[in-house]
Amino acid sequence: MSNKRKNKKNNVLPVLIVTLTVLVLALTAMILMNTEKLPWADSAKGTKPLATSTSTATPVSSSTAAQSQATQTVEPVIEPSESTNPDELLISWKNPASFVGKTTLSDGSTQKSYKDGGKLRYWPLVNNKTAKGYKPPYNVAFGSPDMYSELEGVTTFRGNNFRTAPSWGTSSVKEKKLEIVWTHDIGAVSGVGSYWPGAGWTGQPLLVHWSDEVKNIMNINQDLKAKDLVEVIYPVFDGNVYFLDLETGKASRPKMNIGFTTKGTGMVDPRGYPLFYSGQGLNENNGKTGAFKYRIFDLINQKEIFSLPGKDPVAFRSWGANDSSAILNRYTDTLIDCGENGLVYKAKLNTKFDKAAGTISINPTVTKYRYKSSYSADQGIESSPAFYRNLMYFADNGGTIQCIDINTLEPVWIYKAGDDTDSTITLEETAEGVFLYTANEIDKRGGPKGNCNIRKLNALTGELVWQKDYSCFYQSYINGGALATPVLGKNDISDIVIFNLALTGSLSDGTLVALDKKTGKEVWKRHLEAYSWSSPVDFKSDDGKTYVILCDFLGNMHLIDPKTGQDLDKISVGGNVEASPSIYNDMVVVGTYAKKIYGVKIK
Ligand SMILES: [Ca+2]
Ligand SMILES: [Ca+2]
Repeated sequence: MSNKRKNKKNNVLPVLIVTLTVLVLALTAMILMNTEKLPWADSAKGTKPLATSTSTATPVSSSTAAQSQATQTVEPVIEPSESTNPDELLISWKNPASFVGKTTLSDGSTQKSYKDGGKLRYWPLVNNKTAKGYKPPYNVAFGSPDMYSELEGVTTFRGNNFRTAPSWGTSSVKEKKLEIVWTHDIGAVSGVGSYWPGAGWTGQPLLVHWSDEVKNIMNINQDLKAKDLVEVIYPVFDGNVYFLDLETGKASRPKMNIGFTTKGTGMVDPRGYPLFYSGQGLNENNGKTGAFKYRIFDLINQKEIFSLPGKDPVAFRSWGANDSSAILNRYTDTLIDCGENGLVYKAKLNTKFDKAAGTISINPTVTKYRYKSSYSADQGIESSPAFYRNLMYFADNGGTIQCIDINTLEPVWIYKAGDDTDSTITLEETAEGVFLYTANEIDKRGGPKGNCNIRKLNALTGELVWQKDYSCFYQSYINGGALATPVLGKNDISDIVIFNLALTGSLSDGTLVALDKKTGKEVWKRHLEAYSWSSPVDFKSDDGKTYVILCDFLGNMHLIDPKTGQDLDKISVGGNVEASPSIYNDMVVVGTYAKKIYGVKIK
């Protein structure tokens, strides 16, 4: 702003002096009144200067200011994402064209307004108190999604910070057949008015190829210590976390009883540290009730070493479940997790791992992000957060999609999804920019039918690139639309994104559809006899061809050719599959309502 004005001719000098004087007085008054830091003082150390709007501290009403906002578009910034230094990975951002103004409220919260009439009020909380002008003690940023984890395997829901890696390795696909090679029995619970057998949504098993060093200090069965073990780690409905040998399906160590149901996907520390993180799905187990907790376990001895209460005193919602799968920034020892209580948690873990002594400890410092969206009063986040650099993406039960800067805990943009969105956002970085794909449910808007909206947004500005709608049925308990997270095509299918939609033609069927990434046009559409909430999983063969596994509520596991959507093979895995499979080389693993975990070989 000031640069442009300084460049004007001399005859505007008197006007300039008056303007600047007024501005200085106004700013001084503001500081005295609010004792708040100047907006640009928040720009993180080491970043390029933020092109912060001229109106960050006051609501904008003049059309001139609004127009100047509209001309500010965020340019895609393609920098070396191979860096492991968060300060180098930081992306600076500007208020997008949709931004109207920002105002500080008397309780220390801030409200941002957007052109569509949307308002987002937010509170960074340190020690459960509103942190006015919150400044991060250090910077968090993620690099290339390929570098998310030091471990081979699937360590969080959909494997990385873009949520695009539900499989690891390659498979030798010869016969194009699936074969069950083992099963492992699991249980069921009754609670909260229902019966919960096997594994639930999102329920993606974690598949972990431990380093020898770490494997040897953990309580893994002695006979497996010499083996090149890939361990299945799977928290399920029955209140246990199962630990299995991927090759045989036999226990690799005792199951860990945590007492209450897990529905979502756990997380194993991507640094290869023996730490396991898990949210809780229900707080009732066969008549026994207890507190909701988000838990962290030491996997050396399978002991719980930390927990966050789900029923958080500062949350706007008292329901404390947690289906979201957390993410860990391994460069900064920082955990980021979302709760159904509506809070985002950013925790510096202060991890101390002594491999030689065989000990690990944490001492977390927890910062929270709380918000209220004018789009809906419904709170709660069930999708798993995705990250591009320092920008975090998530969608919530009220249908607000948000991009926030994880460092300043300030929203960059919001988007009205129109309904509950539990499908996890998937990200993509291309030469044309950074984009996200998302789809909603038919839930809060009611029935009997509604359009599931599939959208591609510009991830840096929140602008809609395209939208494709599919009519789906409403049902109160089994929502129609997208509960599954899409397959973002790579390699030989890099031009498409595949969505799995529930209840498209009836209260029991579904549709699998491949859309052109650039245009949103249908490339193919396939009717599914049985709907599913299970996310399709893409994997690559040794010869570079992509295949997809999809499971459904009738207990079928399909091997699908993603170029046509047609089955190459179909087998039964015994019952409803709400959980999403994980794949490690030739092995598919998933738990089903048949109260079994299945190990399926791709042949
Ligand atoms: Ca839930
Ligand atoms: Ca829902």
